[in-house]
Amino acid sequence: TGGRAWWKESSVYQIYPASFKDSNGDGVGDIPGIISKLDYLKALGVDLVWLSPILQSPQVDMGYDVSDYYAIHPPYGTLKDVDRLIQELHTRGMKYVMDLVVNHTSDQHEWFKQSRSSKTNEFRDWYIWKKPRYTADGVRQPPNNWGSYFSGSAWKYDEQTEEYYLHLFAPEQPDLNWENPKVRDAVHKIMRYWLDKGVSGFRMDVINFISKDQRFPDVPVVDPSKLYPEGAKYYACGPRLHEYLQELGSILKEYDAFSVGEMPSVYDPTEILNAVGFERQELGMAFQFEIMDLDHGPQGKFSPGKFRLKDLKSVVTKWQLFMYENNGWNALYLENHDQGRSISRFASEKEEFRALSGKMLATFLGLQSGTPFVYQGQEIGMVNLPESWNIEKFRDLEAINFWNELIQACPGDTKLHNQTMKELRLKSRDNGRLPMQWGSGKFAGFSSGTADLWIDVNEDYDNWNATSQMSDPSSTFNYWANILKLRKVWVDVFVYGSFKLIAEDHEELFVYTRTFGETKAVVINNFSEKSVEWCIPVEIASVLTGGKFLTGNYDERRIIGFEGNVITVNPFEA
Ligand code: TEU
Repeated sequence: TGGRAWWKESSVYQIYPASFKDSNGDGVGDIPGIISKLDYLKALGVDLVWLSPILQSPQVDMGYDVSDYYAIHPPYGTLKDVDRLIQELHTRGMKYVMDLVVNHTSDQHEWFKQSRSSKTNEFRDWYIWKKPRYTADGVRQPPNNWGSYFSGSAWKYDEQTEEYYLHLFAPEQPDLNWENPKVRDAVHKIMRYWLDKGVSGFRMDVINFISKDQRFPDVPVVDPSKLYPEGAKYYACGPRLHEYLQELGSILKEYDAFSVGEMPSVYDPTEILNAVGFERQELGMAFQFEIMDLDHGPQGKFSPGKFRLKDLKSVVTKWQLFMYENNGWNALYLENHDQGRSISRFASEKEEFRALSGKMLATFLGLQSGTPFVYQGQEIGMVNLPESWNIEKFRDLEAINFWNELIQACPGDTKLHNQTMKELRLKSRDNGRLPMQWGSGKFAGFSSGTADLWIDVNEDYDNWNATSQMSDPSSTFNYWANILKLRKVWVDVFVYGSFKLIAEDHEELFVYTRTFGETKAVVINNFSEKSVEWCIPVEIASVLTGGKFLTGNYDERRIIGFEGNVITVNPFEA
């Protein structure tokens, strides 16, 4: 693999600030609340802490719509709070990774207010403005047929200057025009400002979308049911992406900064490698979505798709081998603020299997080649929102817009409504945004106030909370802590070692080895409860140092099982 690096030997914990800890009782999480929980993160053993956006924002998309890159969203706290957070992290040997959202801004950002004010304004070409098209009988149309990720067209008509502007996400999130060097300089200035304040690196939001095919062509509509098809082939990893990333990379290099690029809609590892190759000097690693998209159906994320173990094996193996052989690096994740909870989605949240599932997924993910990311609550086995919730309890515009559009398009199709609500409950983004469950008190200890929370707590916090798990040596929390410890104890094998899939055709075992001199086998055996459609099995989740299989020594063809049950991984007993 490429050279050794501190960020390869690290693990990252992602915090969703609105839902982590509310210190002032207003029902919304905040930075002082985060600071009060740093010892908890230290106990888990994570090295970096990535906060979803905390900058000033009207919160149309929970802060992924920034209106001022140099100010903090007031309900989260002040610049002083951020300074204190950085300092408190550093005293614990930890670092802060900032979420950098620069493919688009909020429509309330001063730049956009100027840009939309007139065609001759100096900020006009900081965004992407295009003239309307017209049908034969004179009906005004958007410049092309691209769809927004949050439903509807990716273009919004602006009466004042009689042009459309591009927004791949909400209309309140106009895309910046990266062709304009002034935009790029402004982003470079933002990066330097925060790096100089002690931020140790960035998670870069949809960073592979910043270079668009300047022809802005229509998507040749293959699926007539899609009024606005996804135009990703014309903006994901566009023509000048690597030129722009080289500029960002040279700043990151100057500060030896951490970087992870979020890169949706790209499945060709070569494309991602061009951004994360060690000698490329662009980004350190990237979030690819191929695993996340495995259970998407033909109509996309909220249509039913069957997640199969053999598909998972081939996707994981592809990325593990490809990055290792090409000096790239993987960002390992199964959850974040945009995805359903992994125990519910990939294993089983049934009481008797919930902790086992959490441990199994920790073993599966945490010992692969790459930098592991733990999303808040994943370490204590939090699961999806309750079955009882209907759309009124949802907060995320992606789900709400999708639901409203469906109801409008197929008002009477109850079967489709029920199926869609099932998929929303399984995969929508609110699943990961319910308040962190700290204890069994009111609001699960998330908030000490009386104000209503911005989103309700789940109903299982009496039995599933951080306090009870920290004191239980066999808890999911302590299992995750052990897995992260294993990477520290056996750095060569689990960080820099090669990956090999074993027993590829086995229908119930996911077994891989990591080798660096010595070999360690990671064995995840099958679920005894067959009702779970697919899963990485959970009965045995363990790390074996050259373990002996049930009959005879294992080789690539004769694995048939494993002795013992879940072996709690403790690096100091192995
Ligand atoms: O997400 C990018 C993105 O593509 C997601 O919308 C993802 O495709 C979708 O949610 C999965 O179905 C980033 C942020 O992580 C997300 O929270 C923001 O809403 C989005 O960009 C716009 O900033």
